[in-house]
Amino acid sequence: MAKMADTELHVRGLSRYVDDQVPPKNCLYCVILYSAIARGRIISIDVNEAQNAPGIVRIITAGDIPGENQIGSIILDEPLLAEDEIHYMGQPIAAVYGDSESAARRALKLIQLQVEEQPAVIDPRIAYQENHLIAPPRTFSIGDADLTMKDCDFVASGRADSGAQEHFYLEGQAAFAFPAEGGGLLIQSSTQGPSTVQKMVSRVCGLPMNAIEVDVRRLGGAFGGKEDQANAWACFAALGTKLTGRPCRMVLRRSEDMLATGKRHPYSSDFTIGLNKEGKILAFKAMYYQNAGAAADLSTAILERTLFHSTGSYYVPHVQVTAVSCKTNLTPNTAFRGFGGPQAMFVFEAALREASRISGISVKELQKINLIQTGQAFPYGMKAENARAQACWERSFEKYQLPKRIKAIEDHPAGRFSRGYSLMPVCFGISFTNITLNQARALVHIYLDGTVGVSTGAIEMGQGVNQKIREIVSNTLGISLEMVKTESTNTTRVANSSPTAASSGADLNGKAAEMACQALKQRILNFMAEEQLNCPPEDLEICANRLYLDEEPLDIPWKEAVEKAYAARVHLSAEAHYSTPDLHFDTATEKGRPFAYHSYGCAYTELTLDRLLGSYSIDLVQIIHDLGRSINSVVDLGQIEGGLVQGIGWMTMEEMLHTPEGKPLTATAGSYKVPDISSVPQIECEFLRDVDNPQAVMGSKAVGEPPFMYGIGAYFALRMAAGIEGPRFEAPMTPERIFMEMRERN
Ligand code: LUZ
Ligand code: MOS
Repeated sequence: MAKMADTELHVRGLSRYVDDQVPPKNCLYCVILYSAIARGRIISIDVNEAQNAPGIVRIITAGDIPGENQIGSIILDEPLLAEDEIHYMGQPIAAVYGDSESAARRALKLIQLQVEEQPAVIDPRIAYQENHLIAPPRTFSIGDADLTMKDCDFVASGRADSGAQEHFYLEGQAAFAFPAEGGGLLIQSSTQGPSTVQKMVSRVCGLPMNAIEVDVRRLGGAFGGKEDQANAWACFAALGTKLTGRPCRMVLRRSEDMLATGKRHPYSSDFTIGLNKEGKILAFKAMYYQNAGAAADLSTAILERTLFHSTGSYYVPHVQVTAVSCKTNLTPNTAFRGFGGPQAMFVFEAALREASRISGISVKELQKINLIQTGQAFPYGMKAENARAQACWERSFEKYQLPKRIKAIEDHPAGRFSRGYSLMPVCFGISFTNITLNQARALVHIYLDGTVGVSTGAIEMGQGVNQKIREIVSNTLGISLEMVKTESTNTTRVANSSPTAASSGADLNGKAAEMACQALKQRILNFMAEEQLNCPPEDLEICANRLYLDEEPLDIPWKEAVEKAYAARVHLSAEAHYSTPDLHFDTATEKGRPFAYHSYGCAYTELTLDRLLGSYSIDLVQIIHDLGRSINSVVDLGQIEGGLVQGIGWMTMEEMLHTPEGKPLTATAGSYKVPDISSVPQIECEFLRDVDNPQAVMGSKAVGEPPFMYGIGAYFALRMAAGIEGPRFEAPMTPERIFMEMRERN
């Protein structure tokens, strides 16, 4: 296996992150005054005493912002600094710039703030009743769900609630700003979207976009938490530099990060599902109340993806689903791996359990007979192309000998320890649902020693996108991996990039890199064929750093071809632009083809529950996953394992609690439980064999988000082991909840 781009640097502690920047001597340190109430009004704010404290350079409130006090991206509803109203606990009110972080922190306490507290709303259903909405509700509908429901042999209804989730990226939010010549700014930011940071800094500082350069080397994790939520911190650093001319560091403490940044959206949903007596699902209806928090952020896009994934991996001919983004007094919730998809799939799997209870048909039978097949339509009109839901399902049964294993669990004797299993099929649409974002660019330079530097809009956040891009470049040019370097992601080299999100970083940027390399290779081969070898260019190839003529190696190494081409003034750099073809969507009819393709898979989960204590261990998860042709199986396996464990965390242990006043009770690393190494089950994974994907680079499939949803299986396996039944589904299934629910129902 070829050496990975970052592994050695990580292991030796040599990878550089934003906060590895050694602060220059005249560096400013920014800290923020966060609101201590969730909802209210600012009566007065007096920074005089704080401003005069030792080591304080500047303190700003909303009125001091030179450009617009606005960081909303889809909807302009989010001030960078609070004006009169406070909408959530942790909302930034003032920014303090000091000669040291400790001086700035001391001054925070000297700011005199008078506020009037108002009752907070944290329940999305209450926000909905009070008409606190981010945007009007949206409905996807196909067939006639109401009419069909009347003819169903079985109809089951219920309610399913899923909770928030903290991203818990190992590297917290961080940004550094440096003054550039002529009043411009250089920003280093831990962001998934450098072009979004550039745009927001431009807006807040009142500078043109070409005065702002954003550079990103890598992130220590993001998971969606730095798609929109990195903007504010980059703006604070930029403002410090803009207002004082000094470099500025803005790095959040873990507790500040957990307090002030948005999470996965909690959802509360009602469902009704109708089946015929054979167990075919005929109709599905749902209402999703999304808890958006205090501002839109990406909520409306996330809501849309909830609707797209309302029927999970299944075919349902009659669907009517409505979703509404409800404004509450929590932090503005944001993108998180799956982007509203997991919340929808949880509801549909819950509906299947209730349908099974009402009909007496087993869940696995219901799943099996309703998995979507090629040619069947999703509720948004797109027909499944090359559907592999059944292929993954069937391969799971065969490869992991499930009939035998399931029987052993079903026959497990009753006692203190009980066992549970579940099957969790996943089908996830790949493409940004905002069609504009499905574009990427690459800039590739060949240097005179034959080595290559590649710039794209992709952000390396630990997911291995740089490694995939290196492999694509190495493969396309026919040169070894060691000769290919991925550069930092920089807005002056690759402009107007989409955030690295929607699982599409390698698909989009990799394709652009491939196109640029194809152009370069063609240029070099044309030159060699026409000017040096007098042969048709199509007879030439490059392979293993050498030229081949009619499949025979020539005595011309790659490096020599590059030198000759340069000497003859051939252009050795190329830029390429890729936009995903054939995407369309009409929001008037809510129909179209929003996705380039779907990613499929199936996870089988087994666990053991201690019925006395409510504690459990997830013993084993076995996965069949459709990756098309994997570009790098180690990277892909890492994404599958990591996604699964993160999904299990969301469903079983990560619980975010608030007081009725909207004060978070779990905003510290000590009170919020994320999976650790001891909660990782034994994981087995097979990539579905002999499959291709013409819709993405080198026949591959995106891998970032789909495996997250395998974790939903753990919830239902726990419910089975605990013998919990009925129409009410609440996640996460913590040991405490299992214990309480078992007692309530027995
Ligand atoms: N981000 C985004 C995403 O802006 N649009 C999307 O459709 C999306 N999907 C998944 C994850 N992030
Ligand atoms: Mo996203 S949830 O940043 O792919």
